[in-house]
Amino acid sequence: GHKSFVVWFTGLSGSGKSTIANNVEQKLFAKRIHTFSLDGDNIRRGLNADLGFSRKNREENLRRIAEVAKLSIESGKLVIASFISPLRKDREFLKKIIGEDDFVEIFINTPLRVCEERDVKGLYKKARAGEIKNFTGISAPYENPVNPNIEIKTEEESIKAATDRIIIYLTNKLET
Ligand code: GGZ
Repeated sequence: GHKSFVVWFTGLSGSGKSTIANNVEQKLFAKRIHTFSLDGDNIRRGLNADLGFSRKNREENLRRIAEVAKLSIESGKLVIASFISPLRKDREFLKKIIGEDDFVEIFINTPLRVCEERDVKGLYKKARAGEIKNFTGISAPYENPVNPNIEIKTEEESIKAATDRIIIYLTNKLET
């Protein structure tokens, strides 16, 4: 079957990308599917420690991640990537590098208002105060995906329901 591809989560900071991605990974592990997860924690601290959040740096951040993702699918992994990936043109570019058939785009659609109310890491407060520049949603753009493979509205759907829906989609793709 179609065993290795990239599942790409896009959405604002605090939208719930990592939480849902982690839940999806656990379920895949239980199904004995070999995954490899990429996120800000393991990428921006290491490989991309030289990059910040300007438009150009985000583009380079995502380009390198796409290349790593591509190598990982060649090694047979199902790659799970969670990055804001704010611009449509950057996501199109990712799709080109990875290959359209190997790219599943999941839009974690949590409104800015909700992300800002939660403000789990206090980053929105800092961004509003001008202490963080180019903050996505506040002082840098986020463009909603037009045609994501899956869209999760976290205000309307539980984490469990969202995870289950994603697993059904991925299982289907693995079987075809
Ligand atoms: C957005 C920022 C910024 C700025 C630091 N804008 O909620 P987090 O903390 O853990 O996730 C965010 C993460 C975003 O990095 P990505 O590599 O996903 O971004 S992109 O795809 O746009 O390249 C946030 C933190 O880094 N962070 N400064 N200015 N998020």
